[in-house]
Amino acid sequence: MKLIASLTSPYARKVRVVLAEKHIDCELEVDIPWNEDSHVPDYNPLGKIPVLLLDDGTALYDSRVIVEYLDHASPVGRMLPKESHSRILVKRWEALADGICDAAAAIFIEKKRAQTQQNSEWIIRQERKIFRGLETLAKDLGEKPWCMEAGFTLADIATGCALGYLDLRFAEIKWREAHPNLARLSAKLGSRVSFSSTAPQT
Ligand SMILES: N[C@@H](CCC(=O)N[C@@H](CS)C(=O)NCC(=O)O)C(=O)O
Repeated sequence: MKLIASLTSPYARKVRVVLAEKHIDCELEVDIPWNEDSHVPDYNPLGKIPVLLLDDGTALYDSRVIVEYLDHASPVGRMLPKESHSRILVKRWEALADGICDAAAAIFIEKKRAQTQQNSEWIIRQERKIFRGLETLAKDLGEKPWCMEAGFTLADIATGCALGYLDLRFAEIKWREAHPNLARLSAKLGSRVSFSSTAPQT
């Protein structure tokens, strides 16, 4: 099994954290999808990472499909609850956390364009998604130790990866001050080897 990923992608980090939490050995191939010589489109027609290459040659994407596959592949440390209502709630956390990353990545890419070509209204629209998303994450977390009552799940992993991505690309967003409960969650996640060993590298 081989994971094709970059070392900054929050979606790939989510997969890498799940691999570490579940003690699944997996080769890592670093491939930057923005590079001209990237092989990512050979495996994923959308040209996006992460891609998980299975031993039989099947290419799995995107990150939500991959983490679900991995959760089934090993019973160690279940990341998705079996019970359907809890499972859907975890997947909603993941959708929101990934959506914050989508908006942040979109701004990051837009800001790479020449300033005269940047669409400020569109950037503001993406920023609003981030701020509303953070508010909802914080409201849903409340004073619980983990996102879900039952304990550590994929919801915490997805949230931690999204917050880590904001730190990487938008250090000016002071989410820790606005949402101390998310700061507590992030610090707790950062003390896990799965998170410290996958911290974004530029
Ligand atoms: N929904 C996808 C998002 C993946 C994604 O957008 N990855 C970015 C890297 S962080 C990418 O490969 N972008 C290249 C492109 O959009 O062409 C997932 O969860 O895997």
